Amino acid sequence: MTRFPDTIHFTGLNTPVGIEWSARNLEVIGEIPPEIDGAFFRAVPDPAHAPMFEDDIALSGDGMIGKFTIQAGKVDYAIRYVETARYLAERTARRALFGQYRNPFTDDASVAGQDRTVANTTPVWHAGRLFMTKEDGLAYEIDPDTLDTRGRWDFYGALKSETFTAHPRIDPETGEMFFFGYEAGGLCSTDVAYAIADREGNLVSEQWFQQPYCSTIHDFTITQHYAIFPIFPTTADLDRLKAGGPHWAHQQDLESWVGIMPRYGKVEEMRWFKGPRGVSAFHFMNAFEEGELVHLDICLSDTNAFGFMREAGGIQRAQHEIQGGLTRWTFDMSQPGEAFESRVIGPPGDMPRLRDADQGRMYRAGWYLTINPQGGPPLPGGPVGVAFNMLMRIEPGNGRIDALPLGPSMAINEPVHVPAADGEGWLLAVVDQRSGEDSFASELWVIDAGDIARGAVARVPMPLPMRAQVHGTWVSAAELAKAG
Ligand code: V55
Ligand code: FE
Repeated sequence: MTRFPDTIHFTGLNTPVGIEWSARNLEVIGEIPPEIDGAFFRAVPDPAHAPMFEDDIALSGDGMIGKFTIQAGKVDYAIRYVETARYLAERTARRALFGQYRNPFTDDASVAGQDRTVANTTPVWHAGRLFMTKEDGLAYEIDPDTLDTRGRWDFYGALKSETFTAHPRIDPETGEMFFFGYEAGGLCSTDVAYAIADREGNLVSEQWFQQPYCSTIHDFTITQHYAIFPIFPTTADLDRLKAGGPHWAHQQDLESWVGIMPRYGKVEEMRWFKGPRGVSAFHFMNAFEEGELVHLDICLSDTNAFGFMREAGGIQRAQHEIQGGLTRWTFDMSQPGEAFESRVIGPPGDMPRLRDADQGRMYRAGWYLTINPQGGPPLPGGPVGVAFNMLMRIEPGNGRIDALPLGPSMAINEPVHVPAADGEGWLLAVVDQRSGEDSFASELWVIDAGDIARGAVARVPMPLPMRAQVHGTWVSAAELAKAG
């Protein structure tokens, strides 16, 4: 294929951009609070070459890392490809060599056995290092200053897992990074590696356990004493892959599971709780303890949010028919058994954000994105093909919800949170607006995290199109100064 397919994965806000660029001192409308001092890194999948297959998906796009540098009210932007082994091989060949999403049996013979990850999901900052991550491979280290790719990161050769999650969790007090890799021992294996890196970035623990079936473990979370692994019934199958089929198929009739173990304990101490059938959650807001209770707040839906994972499982359901909500699962660790409590604490949505300091602790407020039922048809774009158009702030303790609905033909990407000396701090997010039949203009918005309904306090119009982002991360100037 020499041109991009005319599908949702390559049109709208998913239209490939493919331009590495940088600009300094962008126009700022309004005033950026001077306490916002650091970098907002963004993971943007953007396929450099037209795919081998017409039915390729947005999740396969080569990782680009974007960086807003914000200092003294001034804003710079830069974006570069992550130079993965895959990107470099295809750049040399000037065409796609890797086939279907997470199916190496569909690749060009010339790249057999090569690392397939596109490192396109989350920028991660830990112990003075910046990484780009995707759950199907190891992280790639990035120079936070130049955005040059330094190479695959295996903790000085210590990590045994073949994969590293796009959702590690960092304890705000200890500075440790808790993480995992699934399919750790190879394609479709049920091996899960659970690991800890200390605040200096050294791997101090790696233990493997078996999950009940080979599921996509996209996110996990920690509390002050526990590590929590969700197992939702979207499964992989090696024979299906060998036949050229999709990596994932959602199984509506299969049970979900939650594994909880002491975070410094042994994997043999894992307790398995049995959850509802057919449900799915990609992202967790937070988890925390209240005495012997463990609360887990997740963006739950009654089936998988990705159309291609539903279809592979024979589930015919339109995107707007999916039900769900921000849901609190509560586990009583003092009681035996597999049961737990469930209650909905907020509207449906995804891309939850938290203050870094609240990770694993009781929290006052969190933020996430949703589709405003009154907002008109959502813009096409993003991983599932439908862009969010409303920001929400929720106080789970009392149910208070604030919203920032966007105008028609607008979309909002996942924000990052920037702490402030007083108040709740700031949110930074890229907001897109349709500017023509298939063209879009984007702006960086600065939003008061404690008063989102007020809208942007400052906006930065972007001079070039911005493809839909997945996750982002904020790194303060003080942290950036620790870069090695
Ligand atoms: C997600 C994103 C991915 C992926 C699997 O947001 C799951 C969920 C951007 O890549 O490969
Ligand atoms: Fe994610």
